[in-house]
Amino acid sequence: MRHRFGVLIFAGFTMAACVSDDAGGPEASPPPAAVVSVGPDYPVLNVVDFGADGSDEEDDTDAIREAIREAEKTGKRTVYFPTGIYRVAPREDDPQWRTPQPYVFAVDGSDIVFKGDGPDRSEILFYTLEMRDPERNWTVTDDRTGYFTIKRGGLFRLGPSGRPVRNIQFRSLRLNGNCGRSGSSKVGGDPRTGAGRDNSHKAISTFKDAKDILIENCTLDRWRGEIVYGGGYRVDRTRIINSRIADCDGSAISTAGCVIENSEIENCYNGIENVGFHKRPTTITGSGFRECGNAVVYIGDRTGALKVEKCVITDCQRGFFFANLAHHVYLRENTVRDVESMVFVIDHRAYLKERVGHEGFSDFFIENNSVSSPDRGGKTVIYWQLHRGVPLINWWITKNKVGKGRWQSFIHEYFGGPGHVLRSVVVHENELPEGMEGYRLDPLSTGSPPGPLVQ
Ligand SMILES: [Ca+2]
Repeated sequence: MRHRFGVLIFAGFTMAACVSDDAGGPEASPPPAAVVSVGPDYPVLNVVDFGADGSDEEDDTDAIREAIREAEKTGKRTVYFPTGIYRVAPREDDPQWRTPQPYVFAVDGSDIVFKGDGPDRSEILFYTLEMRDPERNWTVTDDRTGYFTIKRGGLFRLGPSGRPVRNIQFRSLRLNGNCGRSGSSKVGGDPRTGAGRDNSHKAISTFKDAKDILIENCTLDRWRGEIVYGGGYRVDRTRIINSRIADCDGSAISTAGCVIENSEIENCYNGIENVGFHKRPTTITGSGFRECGNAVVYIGDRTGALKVEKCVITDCQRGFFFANLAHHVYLRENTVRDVESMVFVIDHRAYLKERVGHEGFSDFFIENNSVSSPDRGGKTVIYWQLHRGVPLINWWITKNKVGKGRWQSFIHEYFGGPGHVLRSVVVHENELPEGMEGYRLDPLSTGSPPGPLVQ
C-alpha cells in the first residue's frame, strides 16, 4: 500500500501583533434555563398517596416502588414527587442485590414521567443498604473482573426485564447519589477506602431495549460511577436538556447517539463518553463542561457523527478526545479555556478494530472556536498521535482564535512509523498569538516528516 503525503496547507495564519490573555471572541456562556416545557398530560400518581413522606428522615423506597408498579400497569402516568427529600435505598433481599449492579428502582413500562417541583425542591436522596450513608458504607463483592470490586447500588434501572421500554422522562427533579467525586478514578472502586469508580453507583442506567429517555430541568449529582449510563454502544436515544450533571468518578454521561442542550456538566472524570456506531449523530449545543479530564470523548465509525456547537469548556485537561476512529466531526463556535489541548487524537491501534473495521479520522470541521490556556498547562491546540498507516483525511481547521498561553504549537504531531497518511488537511485563517509555532513534528516521531507545508 502506498501512502501519499497530502498537501498540508498552513496558509493565512494571522500572527496577531497584540493579544490579550484571553482568546476573546463571543462569550458563549450557556443561556439561563428559560424554557420550561410542560410535559405530557398524564394522570398523576403522587408518591405521598402511596405513603412517601418528603419531610421526614424515613425510608420512602417501598412507597415509590408501589407508585412505579402502578404506573407500569397502564403506562402514560406521571409519578409525582411534591417538594421534599425522598430517602431511598436498595434492599439486601432484592434478588438483584446479588448482581454486580443492583438498583433501587426498576422501570419496566413505557410512557412514564418522574416529575418534581424543581431540582432545588424535589429530591430523591440515595442511601446504601439499611439506609446507611454511602460515603462511609459500601459492600465488597467477590467480583474477579475488577470492574465491580465494591458496590453501593444505583437508583433507576430502565428496562431490566429486557422488554422494550420507551419514553421515560425525568423532569424537575434532583437525583442525589449522596456520595460525590472522590478524585480517584480506580475502576471498580477501592475496597478499603470506598474511593474510586464504583460502577454500581449510577443515577440512571438503561438496559437492553430501553430507549427515548428525557432528562429535563434536573440535577443529577454526587455519584461515583457514570451518572447517566447507556451501556456503551447501545443507542438509547437520551436527551438531556436544561440540566446539571455533576460530581462523579466516572464519565458523567456514557451513552451513544444522544442530544445534550443547555446543560452543565462538571467535576467528573470525563464529561461525556460517546460511541457513535449506529447511524445516529450525537449533538451537544449550548452546554458547559467544567473540571473534567476530557470534556467530550468520542469514538465513532462512518455511520456516526458528532456535532458540538456553542459550548463552553473550562478547566478540563482536554476539550475533545478522539480515540481510535472518528468520522464526521463538527466542532464550531465553542469557547475553550484552561485546557492542555483543545483536540486530542490518538490511535489505540487494536482497540475495537475487530468490531468496526473502519479506522482513521476523517471529515473534521474545526471552525470558529476560541481557545485559551493558562500559563501552567497549555501544550498544543490540536494534537495528533498516529501510528503507521492510520489515515487522517479531510480536515478543515479554520478561523479558530488562540489566546496567549504557554503553548508549544498550534498543531503538534507524533507518528510512530513511516506510513504517514495526511490528506486534504486544510489549516487557514486561524488567529494565533505572536510567536506561536503553527506546526510541530514531535522529535520522537519515528517516521519521515509529512509533505510540503505551505505557510
Ligand atoms: Ca421519608
